[in-house]
Amino acid sequence: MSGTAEEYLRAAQFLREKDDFLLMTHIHPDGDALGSTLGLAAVLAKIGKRCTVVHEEAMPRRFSFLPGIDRVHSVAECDRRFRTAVSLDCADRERIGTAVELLDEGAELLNIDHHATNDRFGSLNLVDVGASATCQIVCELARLLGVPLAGDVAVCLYTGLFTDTGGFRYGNTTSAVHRLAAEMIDLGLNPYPIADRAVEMLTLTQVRLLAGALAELRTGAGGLVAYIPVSFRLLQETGASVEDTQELVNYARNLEGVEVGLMFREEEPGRVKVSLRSKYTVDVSKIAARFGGGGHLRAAGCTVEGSLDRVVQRVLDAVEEEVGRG
Ligand SMILES: [Mn+2]
Repeated sequence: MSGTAEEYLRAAQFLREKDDFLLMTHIHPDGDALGSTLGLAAVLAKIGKRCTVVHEEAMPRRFSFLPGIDRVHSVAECDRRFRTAVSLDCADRERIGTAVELLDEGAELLNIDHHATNDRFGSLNLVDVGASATCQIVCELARLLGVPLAGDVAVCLYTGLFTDTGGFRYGNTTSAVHRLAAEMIDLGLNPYPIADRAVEMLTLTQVRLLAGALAELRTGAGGLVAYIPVSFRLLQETGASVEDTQELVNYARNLEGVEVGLMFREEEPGRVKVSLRSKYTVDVSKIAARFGGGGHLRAAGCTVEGSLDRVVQRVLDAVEEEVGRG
């Protein structure tokens, strides 16, 4: 039996034997983060287990359709500590944010994730880097726990499969992902409203931000690199949130002839969040790691201190070095 297969069995056993779980995911949660967390919450409810989902930020509006999202507690309103916990889609403990402070001393923490850069920070780890999404891992756990991929469970888990594969388009779109999606549709899932809410729908703020951001798009390395700097001023002028900027990087990546697309978001003067995406050859998780970040082969991120111009230059230099090698 492979190491990962054993990790699945141990994780399922942990969920079956324990009770009263704290569920946590990463800050600035995306569809896979929330889908896997609320999906596991729905699975646990099916087998009669109690759990509490806690997160330090307000929930993104885009995912308000997810069953159970209205029962996510803020860290501040949670006045107790937990002995058993699960983190989902977090590559390291840092990514969990302040929710991790709700763990009792000596608490058991199951770390469920699919990032290659996961540092196995849990007391129990289920890290499957072959999974397209953390939701795919939770699908397997549901199977081991005898819970069908139907109803609320399916809505949550389909959302993460869909968003982490870019709507079944990216290189991580495996036959296993399509089989799971097919199984959910056979069991009654309606896929279109999920695609519409999770990906297609845009707010007016997002369209205004897009117009401003695209005006700043530049290319480098003879057209192999494209990047979009998003200034703190543009964010203030448009009233856009972090959530609103999440899709921008794809406009840089999708440009014809581009291998690496970058988005630089000035979170506040002096601090810049960098999103990196590649198409075929460049390992962007390696570049992100050089700046203290991480992620996947084709999608990664890091936060760099410095002015927007300076950070753009530093990261571009690193990317061009890597592109030149490929
Ligand atoms: Mn993920």
